[in-house]
This record gives sequence, C-alpha cells and structure tokens, in this order.
Amino acid sequence: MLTLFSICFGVVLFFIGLYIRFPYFRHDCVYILKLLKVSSRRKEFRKKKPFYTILDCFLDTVKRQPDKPFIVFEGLVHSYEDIDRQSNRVAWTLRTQARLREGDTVALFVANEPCFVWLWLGLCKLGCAVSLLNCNIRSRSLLHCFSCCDASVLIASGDLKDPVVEVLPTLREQNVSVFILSKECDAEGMEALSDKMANASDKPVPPAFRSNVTMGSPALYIYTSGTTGLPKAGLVTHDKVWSPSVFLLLAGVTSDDVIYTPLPLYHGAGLLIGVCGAIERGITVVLRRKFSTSQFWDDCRKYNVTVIQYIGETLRYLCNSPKKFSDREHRVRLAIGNGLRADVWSNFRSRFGELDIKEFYAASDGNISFMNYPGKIGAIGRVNFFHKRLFPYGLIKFDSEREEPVRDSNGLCIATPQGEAGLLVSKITRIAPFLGYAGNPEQTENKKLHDVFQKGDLYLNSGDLLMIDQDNFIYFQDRIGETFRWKGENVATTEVEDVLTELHFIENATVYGVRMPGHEGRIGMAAVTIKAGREFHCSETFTHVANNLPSYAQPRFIRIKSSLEVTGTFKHMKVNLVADGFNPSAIQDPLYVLNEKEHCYDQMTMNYYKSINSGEVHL
Ligand SMILES: *[C@@H]1O[C@H](CO)[C@@H](O)[C@H](O)[C@H]1NC(C)=O
Ligand SMILES: *[C@@H]1O[C@H](CO)[C@@H](O)[C@H](O)[C@H]1NC(C)=O
Ligand SMILES: *[C@@H]1O[C@H](CO)[C@@H](O)[C@H](O)[C@H]1NC(C)=O
Ligand SMILES: *[C@@H]1O[C@H](CO)[C@@H](O)[C@H](O)[C@H]1NC(C)=O
Ligand SMILES: *[C@@H]1O[C@H](CO)[C@@H](O)[C@H](O)[C@H]1NC(C)=O
Ligand SMILES: CC(=O)N[C@H]1CO[C@H](CO)[C@@H](O)[C@@H]1O
Repeated sequence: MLTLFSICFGVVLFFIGLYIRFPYFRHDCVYILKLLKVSSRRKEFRKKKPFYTILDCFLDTVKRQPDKPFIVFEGLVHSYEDIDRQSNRVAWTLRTQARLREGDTVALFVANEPCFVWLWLGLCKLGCAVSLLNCNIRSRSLLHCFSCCDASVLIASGDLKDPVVEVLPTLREQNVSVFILSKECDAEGMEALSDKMANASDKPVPPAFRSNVTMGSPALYIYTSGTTGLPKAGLVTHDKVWSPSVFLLLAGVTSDDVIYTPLPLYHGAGLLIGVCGAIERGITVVLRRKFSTSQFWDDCRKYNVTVIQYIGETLRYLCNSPKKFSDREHRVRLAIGNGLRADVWSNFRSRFGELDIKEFYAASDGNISFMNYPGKIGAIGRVNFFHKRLFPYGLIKFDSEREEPVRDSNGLCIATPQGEAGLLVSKITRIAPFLGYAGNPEQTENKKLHDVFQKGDLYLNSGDLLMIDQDNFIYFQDRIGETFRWKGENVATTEVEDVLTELHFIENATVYGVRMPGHEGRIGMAAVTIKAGREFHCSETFTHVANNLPSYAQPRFIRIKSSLEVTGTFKHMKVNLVADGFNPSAIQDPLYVLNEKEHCYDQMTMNYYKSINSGEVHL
C-alpha cells in the first residue's frame, strides 16, 4: 500500500518536475501530433489520382452540408450549395464567352466580395490558374502585374472599372478579353459579365474539364513586392495551396467555429488561410469588404463570430478605439494572424477578454512557416524538433552594410547564436520546394542561397531577420533589403524610387522605411536630390505619387538633399538616413510631410513631429 502510494507520489512529482523544467512540453507534443496528422493527409492527397485539390475538398463539403452558410457578407448568407452553383455559372459562362480551357490563366481584379470566392472556384473548375491582383494598384503597376503570368483574361469589379479603362488600350493591343462584373457595360473593349452569368446554367461542371490538373499545376499567383521595382507574381501550386489551408486546423479551429475575415482576399492570409482554411474545416466565413474599427465588434456579435483573422495593425486600431461597456460582449475565443506587437497583444487581451492568440509567420513565396502555438506574447513561433526535421532552417549572420550574409574562410555562412538576430534561411527540399516567380527567373535565382551550411546545399533567403531566445521562442526582428512593411503590405523601395524620379524636377531618389512610435512596420520616407535650376513642387509631387502608388507605398516624408551617398557598387547608403528618421530638429535639410487633405506635401514642423511622438497622430 505504502509502496503504491510512494510510486504514485513519485509519478506526480516527476510530472510536476517535468512541467517546471519543460513548461511547453505538452504544447510541443500536441503540435507534433497535429503536424503528423497534416503531413500524412498531405501524403494521401498526393497519392490520389487525380490530385485531391482544395476544390475537391469544397465539393465534398458541399455534399456533406449543402445548406450550411459558407460566406456571410453585408447581411446576406450564401450557403455552400449557393456558392457551388454560382461557381458553376462562372465556369459555364467563361467557357463559352472567353473560351477558357484548362491551363489558361485569368487575372482577378476584384475587391472583397462573395463573388471573389465563386469566381475563383469557378475558374478552378475549368482547371485555370488565377492571378490575384491587388485592387489598390493602378496604371503601370497594374499592367505589369497583369502581364507577369501570361493571363489572357481580366475580370474586374464594377467599381474598379476606371483603373481598367485607364490601361484598356494596352490590354486591347495584347488581345486580352476584359470582363466587368456589372449588368451592362458601355465602354468599348469590355464586356459585362453579370447578365451573362445570370442566364448561365448552374449544373455541375464535369471534372473532365480539369482532368490534367496535377499537384504541380499552377493554382494561383499571389503578388509580393520585388526587390527591384514592380511586384513579383509568386506561384502557388495546387499542392502548395494546402500548406496555409491547414493553419486553422493547426490553430485549433473546429467545425463549429465562425471565422471573421476583414483582410484582403488577394493576399494569402485572406484567401488561403481564411477561405481555404474554412473550406477545409467546413465552417462559415464572415467576409468584410474592408476592415472597420467601429464595425468590428458589432459584426462579431451579430454573426456569432468565434475566430478572427488579424494583422498587427487591425488589433492596434481596436485597442486605440474609445472604450465601451460592451467590449467583452462577444464570443470570439481565438485570433489568428501576424505582426502583433507585444504591447498591443497584452492590451488587447486585457481589454477584450482572455482570448487565445495564435501568431504565425509565413510568406506566400516562402517554403517555411512557424506558429506560436503556446501563445507566448510577442513571439512568432517556436523551435520544434520535429518541425525542424521536416523543414530544416537556420538563422545566419548578416552584414547589413553590405546587405549580404557573412561568410567564413571556407565560404560558408555562420549560424547566429541563440539570442542574436540572424537571417532566416530555409532549406529547399522536395517537400518544401521554392516555386519562384512567374516570368522572372532572375528574381527567382536571387532568392536562393548556395553553400550555406555545407558545400553544395541550397537554401531560400527569406529576407527576414529573426531571433531565437533561450526558451526556443522565435521573434521577428526586421525585414532586410529593398522592401519594408507598412499596413500589412510590402513596399518595394525601388518601385517608389522609380515613380519619384519620373518627376521632372527630381534627379535621384532613395526610399526607405522608418520606425514610427506606436506603429508596426516602417513608414515610407524618401531622400531626393533636385535637378540643377529646378525646385521641389509640393502639389505636383503629391498628385504624381497619389496617381501611381497605393496609399501604403506613398512616401510619408520627403527629405531634400544636395547629394546622396552611394556605396562602392553605386547602391544608395540608407543606414544613416534611416537613423536620422524624420526629426526636423536633427535634420538640416528641407523636410516635407504628406498632407492627404490638402493634396500636397507640407513643410514638416516640430509641432507635427511632437504629435506623432505623443501618439496624437495615428497613421
Ligand atoms: C491580336 O490578334 C490579332 C488578330 O487575331 C493578331 O493579328 C495580333 O497579332 C494579336 N496580337 C497579339 C499581341 O497577340
Ligand atoms: C438572358 O435571358 C433573358 C430571358 O431569357 C433574355 O431576355 C436576355 O437577353 C438574356 N441575356 C443574355 C445576356 O443572354
Ligand atoms: C489533357 O492532356 C491530354 C494529353 O496531353 C490531352 O490530349 C487532353 O486534351 C487534355 N485534356 C484537356 C481537358 O485539356
Ligand atoms: C447567434 O446565436 C444566438 C444564440 O445561440 C442565436 O439565437 C442567433 O440566431 C445566432 N445568430 C446567428 C447569425 O447565427
Ligand atoms: C544621380 O543622377 C544622375 C543623373 O541622372 C546620375 O548620373 C547619377 O549617377 C545619379 N547618382 C546616384 C547616386 O544615383
Ligand atoms: C512549412 C511550410 O509551409 N512548408 C511549405 C514550403 O513550401 C512548399 C511548397 O512551396 C509547401 O509544400 C510546404 O508545405
């Protein structure tokens, strides 16, 4: 009896000891089990002939639960069956009207609306690849993105007609068929789609129309900002669609949940993690055209939302909104997203309730992802032995002056010790391939790193500096090189530089991101030189910038310099400029700040600087 008791006591002590020594042991094990489940399912999908795509998963969900709400939007409920039928109409219409066939690529220039989902599914049913254009881009950028992936058809929302009309002459030269989602269309060279769809059949689309689709066929092109100039079209194959589609499963979302997605569907987070994840779980998505601070919690209450998708900015806006008695009246139990700062994380939970936050790290053009499954504040993930075996990665020393990895005398990279920031590199393998960018072999090659830990090995350069602490939690530190992040979007500095130097009075420009107190990411700033005998025009600069760049990429501050420092390889030196920031008392040069209301750039004042620093001005 006594021995039995002491054995039990010993066992209890052992587990208490284990818990103290390894407090995250349980989390690690649960995560490994989920990863095992996901990996074995992915293996099964790959074995199936034909490959089991997210569309097949959708069709199975429709069979299982036709009447369950799939997309709820502005008070209207679209069931799984409704959306299936709508996507059939899309497929039949486009098969006749645009003669679309398997393997063709179609560009969608559509805002967050339910039709985004049925257009995408309808195109999947025809075996077409879909290129997801960011609906903020205009003119040159729009044309560039459209032509990256050899699309023959462009489909645009009714309210995006004007930017399409602007580029229509070029599209017509290239024989592109342009469809507008409206009942009628008077502009020559564009066809209305909505009326044709309304008349089309909604009978099922035969799988034979897509019989040649394999796991390696292009499913989507998702754009990321390039290191040189315009955005790059990251290829997402049908196999790769599955990686983000299981995030909701990994985060613990169940079939009873309702997810709220105010994020753009043209990004991986909205479409792949949100909508595809919902299809995988068979749940309802409450979709919103655009994130709104004032409507957020009302929506959550109205639709019984239990899971929300975020980027760091959106949770910060919610924390900055005036306090209400109803702040904790909601059923949201889980938030999933990225870019959440530690202070906002704590504020958010103490104000809106102790909900679970699952922060993750992923890139649509990457081959590695992390999830902070134990919910450690501020971290983006955790080193997990099993995950690392499946997807080898490492952090290496990076020279930020020369903007390249540091190499030792053997020409190999140097791993950073724990606690120190390093460049994330992930091994390119069969199960974690790097698919590159459509029509851009040079940029694809640029992302690869050879001879990293051994001669002959091949890694993907993520462009992100991360840090791993003593407890094996992973933290995001910074983005390197020619892009920075602002409002959840990557800004390509060279694209902004090109736009600025198009102005007749600007000689050279260098663009960089600067930190702003109380904000995630970096805000855009430019240092420019003015051509001899010319001067800086405040309103002309504004008009040009506003016409050519989406708002998140417009430089907020412009600093006029008499010359710009260059490196030995004629790259602009940004380190000192970034360090100077936008403090008017520290900068002798003329300094301007963008004024949206007055449509111009204003002289930067000390008062404005102070109100930014005190948090009075939110950008
Ligand atoms: C567009 O179509 C016309 C007539 O079919 C053809 O002559 C022309 O070469 C095409 N242009 C392009 C860019 O494909
Ligand atoms: C749709 O059907 C209606 C009624 O049959 C017809 O009047 C209309 O012209 C059709 N529209 C198109 C675009 O085919
Ligand atoms: C699939 O590929 C085969 C052989 O390449 C071809 O004959 C067939 O027409 C293709 N099917 C479709 C629907 O394009
Ligand atoms: C939300 O839940 C309540 C109580 O369970 C229910 O009465 C209501 O109909 C639900 N609302 C929606 C939109 O599902
Ligand atoms: C600045 O512009 C001039 C003229 O366009 C060019 O010759 C010069 O190389 C540029 N300087 C830098 C640093 O880019
Ligand atoms: C961990 C992770 O996201 N790995 C992905 C890397 O990219 C390939 C395809 O590009 C995916 O199949 C992996 O799942």
